[in-house]
Amino acid sequence: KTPGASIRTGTGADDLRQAFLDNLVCALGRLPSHATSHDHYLALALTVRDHVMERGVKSFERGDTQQIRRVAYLSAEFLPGPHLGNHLLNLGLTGTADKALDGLGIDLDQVLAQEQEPGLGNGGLGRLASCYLDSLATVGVQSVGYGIRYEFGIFDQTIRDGWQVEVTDKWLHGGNPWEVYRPGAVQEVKFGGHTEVVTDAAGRSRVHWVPAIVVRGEAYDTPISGFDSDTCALMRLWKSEAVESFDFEAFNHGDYDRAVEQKVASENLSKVLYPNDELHRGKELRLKQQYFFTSCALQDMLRIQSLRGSPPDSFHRNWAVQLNDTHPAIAVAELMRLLVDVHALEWDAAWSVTRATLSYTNHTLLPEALERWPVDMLGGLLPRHLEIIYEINAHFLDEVRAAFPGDDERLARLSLIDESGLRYVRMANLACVGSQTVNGVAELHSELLRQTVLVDFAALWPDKFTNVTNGVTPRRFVALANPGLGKLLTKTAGKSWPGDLDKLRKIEPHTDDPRFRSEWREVKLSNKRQLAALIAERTGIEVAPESLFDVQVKRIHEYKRQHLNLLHVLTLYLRLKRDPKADIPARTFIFGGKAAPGYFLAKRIIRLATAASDLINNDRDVAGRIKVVFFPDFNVRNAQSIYPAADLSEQVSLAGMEASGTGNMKMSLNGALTIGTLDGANVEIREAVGAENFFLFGLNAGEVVALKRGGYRPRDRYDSDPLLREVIDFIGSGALGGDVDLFQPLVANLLDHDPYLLLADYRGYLNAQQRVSELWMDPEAWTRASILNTARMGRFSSDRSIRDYCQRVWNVNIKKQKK
Ligand code: 26W
Repeated sequence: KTPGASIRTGTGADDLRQAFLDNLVCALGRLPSHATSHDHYLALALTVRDHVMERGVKSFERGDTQQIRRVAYLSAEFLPGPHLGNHLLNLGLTGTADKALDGLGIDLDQVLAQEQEPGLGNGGLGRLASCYLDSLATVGVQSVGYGIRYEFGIFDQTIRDGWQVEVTDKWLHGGNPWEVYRPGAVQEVKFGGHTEVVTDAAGRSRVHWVPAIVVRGEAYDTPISGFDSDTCALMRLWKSEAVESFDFEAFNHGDYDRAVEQKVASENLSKVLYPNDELHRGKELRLKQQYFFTSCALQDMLRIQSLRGSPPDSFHRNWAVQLNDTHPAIAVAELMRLLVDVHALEWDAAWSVTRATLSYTNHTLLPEALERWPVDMLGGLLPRHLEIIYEINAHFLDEVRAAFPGDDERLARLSLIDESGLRYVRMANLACVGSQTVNGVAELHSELLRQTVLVDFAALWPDKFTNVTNGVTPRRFVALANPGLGKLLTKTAGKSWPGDLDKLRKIEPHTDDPRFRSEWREVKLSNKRQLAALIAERTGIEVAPESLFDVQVKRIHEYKRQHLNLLHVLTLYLRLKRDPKADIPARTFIFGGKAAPGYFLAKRIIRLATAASDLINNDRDVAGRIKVVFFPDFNVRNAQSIYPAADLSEQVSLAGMEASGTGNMKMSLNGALTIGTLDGANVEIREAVGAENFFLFGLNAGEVVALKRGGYRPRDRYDSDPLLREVIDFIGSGALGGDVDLFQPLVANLLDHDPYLLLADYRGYLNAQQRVSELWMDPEAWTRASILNTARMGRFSSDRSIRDYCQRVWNVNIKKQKK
């Protein structure tokens, strides 16, 4: 037994209470009589952290002997959500904590509400990274998630006069009890300057990089617990600091400004998360961020393996490194630099190690999201890396020439350097060349990757490509977010489902049991009541819990087509105005999501939703029939309140555009039925839950390509469809938002371009929505479909994804360490 462990990590309610009080007084210096709810939160967090840390320490010790190859998940973004409730759940301490605090007259829920979530990501990609750390810990794989400790994460969204207004996120202001600073893990990262060829002691020529600037990377560790597991994952985030607080030479010469400049510039590296989702802009600071955390991570891995007494040329035996999109793709050149320049490996040996270490996951096909850096920018910032990239490219293009003699166009397409105009380094190409395995995030997406963006790489190296369909953690998104459902599932399927989601199948035989169905409906209704209360609190809008909750929550983007959803909302509204007796079941349309601050049309889409909300909610003619809500500040915490209350999950992206989606999984798992296109993981969800339990509509990916190729004319659709004409005219009429010009840009975009084919899919969507309404009016049939959705979603646990990665990508054996 670890000395002292029993005092701080006892698992009875009395132990927990004592530890809590000790932390309140001894760690925080607060008298219980004067403590605020936030003090209670900090004290409980420190208490729970002790438990997590103890497991973490033991699991790292064990890992040294049991699992040689560790997983390093490199990601510019993580979105863990509030930690405290999740740890309590994972450790099986929720009830105990409740009891311990209750004895002091403190309400656990109020304490949990105090936590500020780390919004260190934009959306799907960052949340996926956090689901994966959760699952790595749960299935028992030793792993580190490396990223950036942004001081300011994704902005908080407020809605003022119907518009999105961004407010700075200050997640660190109340203090962060979860992280531990690691002075021993500091790294130095160089920028700029030039390279020289020097002769080393052994008489060999080596390249020496003389930088213009050196920045310090400081490691902050956050332990990530697993469910019912002795293994802990580690999220190690890097904060940038100046190497010297001041440039003393400048300071001594009285040049205060210049002295401070360098310090400020260094600290700016980890200052703020870029809020762009799927839009690459060649901002130098972003490249600096990417290199900064990637370099810190690789140096840290080399340090750790040398501590284990393992030489640099066996790096790949110690580490499987996953690149979460191209954001850390500079790792290809950085690992080569570290192995060749710093650790004196020969080029070919280093290249074998690099390629055996790295793998690359692509998360988007959108051309505007593909990262390319101007050669001059990259060369100015990372002169040695540009040389290395050129050398990799030279070797690589030789290989291509040998495989496809005389095919210069192919050569130009595959090259790491885009030379069609201004010269760019193509990060996806670099990632492909430097990786052992390349994967997409859903079957359709992986297929389209091979057929489009990476088609030439797939022709060259077909075996490099694989698929790993995304998954989500059922701990946070079912057990924690939806305790009512959790209880019912446990009662029916046994208690092991959160760690073994295929067990949900066991509820299927109960689908036709009237009592089970009514319990199922009761759970959903109670979740909807809670969400209704939250909606009233946040927006002032009263919604009826008995109405159909029709939910679309995700980043706002044209390709996700929130405005297609709004076309349906407004079509219904106009129909109800025309025909007040129309047999349409009561619906509440719920929207949520942030728009990138510079994304003009996305902000107009939000404005359209809020305008529809104002108009419809205040029109007595449709009172009790439809309501529209824009739920502000969609983040992990709010998501946990929204998913469990969804009846209908809107997954209406244009086919071929959404790589996977993960909100689609979260809602179906919580018993929502999906209305969606054959896009991303929708395809697999539909196969899993059964076509009859899924509302399909729209063009498929092949038809989209064909339609665009044939010369798509949106205005023809408008001219030939009176309903469509009516709703588009209505949007342009000034009836919404009280200003005729307000939605002109949206209307013009749809009529003249419609790049995401809303008008082509409009009719199919209306018809599918009609089927939704019909099924909703048959509550027994709806409940049946809802139960089957949950029962058949086991495949979409992120535990399954992680097992797939272990097998297909990392070559890591899972030895589940049961408690
Ligand atoms: C450089 C700008 C930028 C920033 C972020 C480009 C691209 C991104 C991400 C790759 C965007 C993203 O989050 N993609 C989403 O990844 C999820 C997890 O795999 C998928 O489920 C979503 O379909 C995909 O849009």
